[in-house]
Amino acid sequence: MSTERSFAKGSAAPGPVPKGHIRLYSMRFCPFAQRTRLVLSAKGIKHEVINIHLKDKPDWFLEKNPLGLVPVLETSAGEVIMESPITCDYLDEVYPERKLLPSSPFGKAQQKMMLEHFSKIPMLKKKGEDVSGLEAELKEKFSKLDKDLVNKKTKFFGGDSITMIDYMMWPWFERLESYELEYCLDGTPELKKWTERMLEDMAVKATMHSQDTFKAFLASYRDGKPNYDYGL
Ligand SMILES: N[C@@H](CCC(=O)N[C@@H](CS)C(=O)NCC(=O)O)C(=O)O
Repeated sequence: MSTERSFAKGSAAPGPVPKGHIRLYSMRFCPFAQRTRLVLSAKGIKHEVINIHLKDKPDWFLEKNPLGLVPVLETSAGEVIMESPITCDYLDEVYPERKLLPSSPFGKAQQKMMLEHFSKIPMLKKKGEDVSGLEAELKEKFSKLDKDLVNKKTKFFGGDSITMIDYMMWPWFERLESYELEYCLDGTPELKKWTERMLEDMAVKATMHSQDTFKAFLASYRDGKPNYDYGL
């Protein structure tokens, strides 16, 4: 599958997933789908990507996931897996290369507890919306994350190398600049250092867009006409 262009309603359904492949239904700017893309990239998993036009979804996509959300994984056996943390855990379990989740039950539980806490951060700012409430909430969450790094004395949230939890949280940090919320990191130096370390990672580099691209997509999104193919 060579094109990144999004598939809209009326488009021909892609054929079955070839043996030995895995397919990701995605959207280029979706932070949840980026979690899955990060894990696919970090583990070096051979895969294909089909981007979906989320404002005008093909019927064949809705048949695979009636909830209509991306990311969705599809295997050559026709298995369909959705919800970003579940897709990522699945990939980590099925593909043994470079394990991203800790092997101990407690280690896994710790990562899931953090994810539960972090995923409650609202990041989307609508056009003209007052951001003071969001700003206060972000600063409070960031300060908790900063303290966590200080207490753990580690470079990343699961130790001195990147693990699953770092990838689960990263997409929202990547978007802070385009949302003009980067200054919310100013009072949390350890967390800021974490973002700088994350930017060095190969999977992060491979899955990221430039801030200009994000800003252009965001502008189209806020106008109610998201340009999923921006920059292609
Ligand atoms: N809980 C889901 C959330 C996924 C999600 O909200 N994806 C958005 C794109 S960023 C989506 O597919 N939206 C389509 C829609 O709401 O119709 C996950 O973690 O995978």
